Amino acid sequence: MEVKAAIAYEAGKPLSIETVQLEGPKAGEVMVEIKASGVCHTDAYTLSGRDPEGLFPAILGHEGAGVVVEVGKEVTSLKKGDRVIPLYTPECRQCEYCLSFKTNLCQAIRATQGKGLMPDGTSRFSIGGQKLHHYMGTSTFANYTVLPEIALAKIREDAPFDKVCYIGCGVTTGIGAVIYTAKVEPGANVVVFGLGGIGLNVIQGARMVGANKIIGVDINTKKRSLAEKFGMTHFVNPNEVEGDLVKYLVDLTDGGADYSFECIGNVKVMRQALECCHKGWGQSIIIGVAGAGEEISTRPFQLVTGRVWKGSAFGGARGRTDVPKIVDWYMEGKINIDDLITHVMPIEKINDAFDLMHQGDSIRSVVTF
Ligand code: NAD
Ligand code: AHE
Ligand code: ZN
Repeated sequence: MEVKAAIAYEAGKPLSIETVQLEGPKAGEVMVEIKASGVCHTDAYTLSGRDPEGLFPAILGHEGAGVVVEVGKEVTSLKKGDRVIPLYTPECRQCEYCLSFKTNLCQAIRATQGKGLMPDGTSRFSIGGQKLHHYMGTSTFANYTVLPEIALAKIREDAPFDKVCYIGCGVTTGIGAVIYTAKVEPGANVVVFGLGGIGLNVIQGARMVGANKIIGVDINTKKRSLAEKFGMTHFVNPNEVEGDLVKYLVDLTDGGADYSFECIGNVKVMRQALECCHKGWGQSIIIGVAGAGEEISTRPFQLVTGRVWKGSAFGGARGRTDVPKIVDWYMEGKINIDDLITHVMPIEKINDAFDLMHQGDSIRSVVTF
C-alpha cells in the first residue's frame, strides 16, 4: 500500500516527505497506523551521520503511538483496533537476555534491527523499487509501519496518542533510569546533566522516588524554569561556575552525588558525571549516546574508590510489561507529560522539529499524521 513517510536520504540533509510503498505484515508481524511520533535527539544523532549503525536511505522515528490495522499469521497477542506503542527494545520473553531478568536488552531481533531490516532480513518499505531501511525496528516517521509482534506494547484505549507517544522513548528512558537502572532511594542526592527531553524525565523520576537534592546542570539557562517545575532543587550552569565544576558539585552535595545521570551524549561530561559522585558508593548512569569513535576515560582510582559507572538503554524498562503501566501512571495523573511537549506539528513540518531541537527551543516536538 502507499503510505506517507519522512525519508532520510543522506546524513546531514533535511527529511523529505514522500509517498512510499509498504508491504503487509508477514508471519509474526503487525501493521500499525502511526498517529503521532515524538522527535528524540537520537533521531537527530543518526541523521547527523555520527551513528555507526546509521543507514541511508531510511525512515527514522522511534517514539510513536498508533493503532493495529492488520496482523500477520501466528500473531496471538494483538488484534486489529488495539492501541500500541512501538518498542525499539522489544521483549520476546524467551531469549537468554529476557529470561535472565538481569537486563531489558532482548536480543531476539537485535541483529537485523541494527541492519535496518525486519527479522527475515528484508525491508517492508520501498520507493520506486528502491529499498528503504527501517530504523531501530520502528520507523515511526510514517503514517503506517510494520513491526514484529514482540516490539509492540498494548496500551489502554483511552490514552491520547499525541501524548503517550513520548513514553515510547523519552519518558520511559528518563524515569526508568531512576527507578529500574539506578533504583534511587528516598533521600538520595541526584545530579542530572542535560535538561532536555530525557533529563527532565530523570528529574521527574527522582522527585517521584523522594530524592533530596535534585541538581540540574545545563549550559542553556532557558531550561531552568521547567526543570524547577518538575522537581529540580538547584540549577547549575557550568559556564557560570568559577573553578572546577566537579568540585562545585561535590561541595553542593556534601561529599558527592549518590546518583548522577548523563543525558547529553558528551564524553567529557560523562567523566564529570562520574567524578562528582560520592566516594565509596556514588553511581553514575550514562544515558546520552556519543558519536562513532568517541570514548570515555577517567582515572581507574575513581572506580577503585567505589564510584560505579553504569549505562541505561530505554531506562532498563521491559517494554511490553512496563510501558502499559507507565501509560496508566500518565492517565492517573502520576506523571506529567503535557508540559514537556512544547511543540506539535504535522509530519510535513518535521524538519522544524529538528531545527527547534538544535536551537535549544523545544523539549519535545511531536509530529502528527
Ligand atoms: P535534548 O537535545 O533534548 O537535550 C540535551 C540537553 O543537554 C540540552 O538541554 C542541552 O542544552 C544540554 N547540553 C548540551 N551540552 C551540554 C553541556 N556540555 N553541559 C550541560 N548541558 C549540555 O536531547 P534528549 O532528547 O534529552 O537526549 C539526550 C541524550 O540522550 C542524547 O544523546 C540521546 O541520543 C540520548 N538518549 C538515550 C537513550 C537511551 O536509551 N540510552 C534514550 C533516549 C535518548
Ligand atoms: N546505534 C548507536 C547506539 C544508539 C543507542 O545507544 N541507542 C539506545 C537507544 S537511544 C533511544 O533514543 C539503545 O537502546 N541502545 C541499545 C541498543 O541495543 O542499541 C551506536 O552507537 O551504534
Ligand atoms: Zn529516543
